[in-house]
Amino acid sequence: MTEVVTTEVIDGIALITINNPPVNALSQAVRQGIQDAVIASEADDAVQAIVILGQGRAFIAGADIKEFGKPLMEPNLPDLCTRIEASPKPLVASMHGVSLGGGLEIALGCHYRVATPDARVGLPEVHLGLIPGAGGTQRLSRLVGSEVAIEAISSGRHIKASEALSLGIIDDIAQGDPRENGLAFARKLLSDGKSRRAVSELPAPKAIDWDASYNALLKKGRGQLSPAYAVRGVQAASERPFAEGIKEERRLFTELMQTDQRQGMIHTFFSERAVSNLPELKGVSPRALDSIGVIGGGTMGAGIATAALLAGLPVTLLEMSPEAAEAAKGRIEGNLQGALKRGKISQDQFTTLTETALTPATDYSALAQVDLVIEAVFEDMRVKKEVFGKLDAICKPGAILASNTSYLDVNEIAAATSRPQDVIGLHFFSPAHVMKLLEIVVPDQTAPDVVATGFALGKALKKISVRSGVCDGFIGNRILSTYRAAADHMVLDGASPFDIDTAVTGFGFPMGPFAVSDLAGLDIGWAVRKRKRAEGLPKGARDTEYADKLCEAGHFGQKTGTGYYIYEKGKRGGTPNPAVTELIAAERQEKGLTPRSFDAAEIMRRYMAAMVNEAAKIVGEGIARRPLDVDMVLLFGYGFPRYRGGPLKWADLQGLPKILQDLEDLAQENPHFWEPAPLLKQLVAEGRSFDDLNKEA
Ligand code: 3H9
Repeated sequence: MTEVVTTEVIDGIALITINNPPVNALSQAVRQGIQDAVIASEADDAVQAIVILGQGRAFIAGADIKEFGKPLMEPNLPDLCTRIEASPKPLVASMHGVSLGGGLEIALGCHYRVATPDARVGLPEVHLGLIPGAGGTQRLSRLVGSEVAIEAISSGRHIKASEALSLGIIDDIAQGDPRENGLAFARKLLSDGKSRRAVSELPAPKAIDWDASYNALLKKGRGQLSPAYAVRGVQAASERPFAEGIKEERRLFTELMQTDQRQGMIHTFFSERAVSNLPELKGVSPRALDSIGVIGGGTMGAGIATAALLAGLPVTLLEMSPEAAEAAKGRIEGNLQGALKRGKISQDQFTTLTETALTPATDYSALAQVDLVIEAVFEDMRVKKEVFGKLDAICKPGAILASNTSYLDVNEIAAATSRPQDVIGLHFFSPAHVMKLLEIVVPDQTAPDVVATGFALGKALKKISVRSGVCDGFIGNRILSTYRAAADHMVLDGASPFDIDTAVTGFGFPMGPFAVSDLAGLDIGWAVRKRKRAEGLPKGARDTEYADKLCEAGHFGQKTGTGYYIYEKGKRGGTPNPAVTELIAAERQEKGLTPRSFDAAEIMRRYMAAMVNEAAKIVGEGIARRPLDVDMVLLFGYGFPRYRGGPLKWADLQGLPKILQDLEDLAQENPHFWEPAPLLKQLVAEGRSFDDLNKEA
């Protein structure tokens, strides 16, 4: 076994190298190795200075997240940083790649820091539901001041070497490899006669209005605790002697470590990496993907084309007429203008993308040679089948034919071609060049390398790609329609849409379901309701008509200025529309329903029970392969709060027996709607959790 920490001595300089691939996380063995190496170097009379560096792609990416939640193992990281800093010999961190979390904290414990120009540093613990716990709040704030430290820690952002230098986080930037940089820096220290220097001995950072900063961050994080706790850590640095500040930081860190938020965020961290790692795709190579075609240049098609162009894929965009193709090009240019303004692309790139990489077309023959075609035409089975028939006739053998449908049966679409093995669903979320989620919908006959290509496309477009089986609405929209139905039932029974939106945002969603409908356009829900009524409502469904009445009167939400809310030009958000309250009251009266009150807790109990139950059905039916797939869909497509980890992680944290009990109680009212998912019953009977299923997959 290779040693995770090695030491060599060159010209009186001890080089301590960490070698723990892939990112040199600070596992117990690494911590022990660094401590032993520092102690041995101190004891070695031949050593005059010490350099710590990382092998491979990073200095150190932080504490080993896999150890969290397990019993603590000595040496702990805060003590190691203190021990490093106490060294009588000058100690240099030679950084490259990322130095994050505990990695930066080790560097801040060193007496000097040098980094390569492309290095990035940061304290991203808030994204794991934590704050830095090895002196980061105490040392960084002594270097950069309270305000900058709070901004850096509460955002968890990666800071480029140039900015780190100007902020005083590092002492120098050096071209070259970290080994040579470290040696050169240490040699210079020795020749200049410089000795040890401790950040902890710098003056404490100045006081600011701590409570104002804490409250603002709590509000901004929609209830997420860790960014706000960062303020308390820096406050301790300002108000207490260093050793006491470290103790307070440790107390805050330990408190956060015990929260559900920490568990939710760490689940998210690993799930967003595991989600595209499907066991069924191991060893399957994707097909070549050098060009794509998009059919339909409306908001969705233009968004997909924009995302592809930004990922460096040439796009042929097919529209019905030259005028429509021109309009589509305009939409794409508009999207790319946004990227230009944000500095994501240069003016030259903008010109290349719009004039060379994008080819508007009006004839299907333009798609003959592309590797993958995505259609984003009208949601109508007849239209889709016609499009796929044409693609089947024109596209080269092996080309992938994808539909962006959001609910239609992709098996039926595939059957309209002579090559169902090449057909797949790629369900983007609008605006497609912004939203992170991509549902990869896999019909029965799709070849594995087509699925692998879908995931390769998702990766190229920087999306979170989730595999879904075929069903009405796939993973996300099927769950949405269930929790939305639960909300509609509550409205009939006495809750107002505005109370529901308030409860849902209080839970941490950026918007409630009614405000979301206003944003998406009320006509969308109207069309779905009409379709479902035509198909015949399922048992237990309770139809609502008040929203139809809004639509009949021409109120489609934000785009018409009125929906559940009234939107005034130039103002953010809307105010509740009193007409909605009247329509609901009329419908209740017509249906003979006596309204009762719902508090926020009761609203969320029902909303979440509906969401979790439908999600459990989806996993049980194999539509989602793993619970974590559902969690990622809700997180990246539906605004589920990241710090809660997704509906099934949330359910695990509540305890599945409690959720099942809730459903059984609610089923007394409406046995069909609230019928518990068989998988949920099974897990409760076996004393297992959804996360157990993630681990087994
Ligand atoms: C901390 O430091 C607390 C302290 O303040 C106090 C303690 C007392 N541990 O993302 P990638 C794995 S909290 C374990 O795909 P990239 C990752 O799971 C920590 N494993 O690559 C993946 O494994 P796999 C603060 C880790 O190039 C593989 O490495 N630090 C860790 O896109 C490659 O990762 C952070 O929060 C870790 N710390 O991005 C940094 N980090 O191949 C978190 C990564 O099996 N990490 N792995 O799927 C990151 O932000 C990114 O992973 C990084 C690389 C930028 C490093």
